[in-house]
Amino acid sequence: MNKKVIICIFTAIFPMGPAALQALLIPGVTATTDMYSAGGTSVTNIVNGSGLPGNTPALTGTHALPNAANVWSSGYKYGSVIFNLHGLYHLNGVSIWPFNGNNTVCAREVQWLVSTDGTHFTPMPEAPTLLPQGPWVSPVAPTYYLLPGVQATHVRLDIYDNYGHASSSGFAEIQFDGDFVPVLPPDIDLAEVAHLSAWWGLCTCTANNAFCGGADYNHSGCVDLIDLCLLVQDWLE
Ligand SMILES: [Ca+2]
Ligand SMILES: [Ca+2]
Repeated sequence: MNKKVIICIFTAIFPMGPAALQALLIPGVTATTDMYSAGGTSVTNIVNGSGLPGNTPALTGTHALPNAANVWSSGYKYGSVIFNLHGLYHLNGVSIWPFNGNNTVCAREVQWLVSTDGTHFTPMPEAPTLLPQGPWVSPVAPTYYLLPGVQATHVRLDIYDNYGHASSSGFAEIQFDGDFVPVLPPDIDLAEVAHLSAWWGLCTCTANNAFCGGADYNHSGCVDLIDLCLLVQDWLE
């Protein structure tokens, strides 16, 4: 099958191309901080979905009443949180659930930075610099902010001020919305097409099976028409 035939088939059955991809929750984000933790909380509690419906990461939903196992209050007022996305993503948005215990702890003035190596960070334009105060000991809904679509493997949040607490800043949850930047092999040939065919139609692709042996190029969980599209596009470039 030559390229023209593939393009013809592709155009017929999938006219929208990858531009039609929906933005998605970035799964499996982890967080570290230089601000320590207070009250038995952990910075992990703001990325693991704790307190959200089903205790599962999501971009929407109400965060439950705070406890030491589902929120983070830092040991220092100022500092940074580094989010590791575990892959390269186009960042489209972020959902933020403010700290919902003592609401003087809520982070207020911040700066967002991005990195593609986890070491060198540059400021992210158009990201929110003033965050809302949460409620006093009550469930809390998220505020969603659009981000400018920059590429990043890591995001750093520098916290400059809170809503009045002398020694602690925090959040209930932060989740990112982004599109995984597809990873294709350096040389596309018919063997790669055969490789894609071998995994075709499977929807069991996870990090545990290297995303179906690498055939799930966009890490969507399935080997499908979008992966074929990405393969053809890369082949033609
Ligand atoms: Ca949480
Ligand atoms: Ca896929």
